[in-house]
Amino acid sequence: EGVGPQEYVLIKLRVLPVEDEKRHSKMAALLEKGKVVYLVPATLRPETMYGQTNCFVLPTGEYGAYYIDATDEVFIMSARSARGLSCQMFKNNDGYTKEFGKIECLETFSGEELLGLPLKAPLAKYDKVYTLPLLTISMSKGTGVVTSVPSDAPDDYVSLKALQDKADFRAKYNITDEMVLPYEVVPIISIEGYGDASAVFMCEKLKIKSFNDKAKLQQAKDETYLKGFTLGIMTVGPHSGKKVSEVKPIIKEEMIEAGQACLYFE
Ligand code: A2H
Repeated sequence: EGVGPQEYVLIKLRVLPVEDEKRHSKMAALLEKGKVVYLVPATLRPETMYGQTNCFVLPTGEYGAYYIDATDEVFIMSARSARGLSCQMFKNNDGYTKEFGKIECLETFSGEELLGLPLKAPLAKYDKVYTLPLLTISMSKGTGVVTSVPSDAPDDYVSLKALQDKADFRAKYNITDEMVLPYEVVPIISIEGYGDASAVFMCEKLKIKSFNDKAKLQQAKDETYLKGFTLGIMTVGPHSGKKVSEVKPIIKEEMIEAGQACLYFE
């Protein structure tokens, strides 16, 4: 942790019409009121959004649907992060909410109730991605929602792979085959010596099998994150061929301009 606040980019993953009315009755009711609802993961790597394959929540986590009156949208996030956002500025000194520090919670959800929701993730190759379980999420960091980029984030790769390889893990959380099996890693950044999916490369090199390989996983994370930023070259999108360090602020601004993302500090 450095000095001063950490800037995160919140990515707006739109909740699509629910596919299982019974399972997702609360969300269906919210959408029926005509609300535009987003899961809003916090990321430090907005330039990796081309590689999204799913979104993660903590099954036992507590989330809420918070009304953002600046944009007439609903954000699914932790209460803690909603409170933080309500004290922050959007654009031109406008707050996210009319009244500074006031939050309006329209509905509450456990993480489990959010699993299996279909989402539209900005910049992603896949038209539809699903909400899946990630057991290492900290509810006291970011929004408690994490977007998954298995090509460049070792945690994301290990989790998605476990769900793909283990039918019992999927069954435990009512995750169907269609929600995970069609989703292959999308290579988006090439790093000399690490190939074009550095998280996969490092997990295979260090023979990381699960979250129990804590030290190796940390090494994989430190290395891919540092190398990705310093040596990475984009291989997809309009900025293909340019350095990650150069395009990161540009992609961030483009996503904010397009209404696909916003800033969050904590
Ligand atoms: B990053 P820092 Cl491709 N619990 O986004 C656990 N992890 C969380 C979280 C939470 N509550 N909130 C955010 N995160 C993850 C992309 C990514 C990320 C890539 C590569 C590295 C990377 C796709 N997942 O992070 O503790 C999010 O994952 C490397 C650090 O604030 C977020 O960025 O430093 C990052 O951790 C924030 O971690």
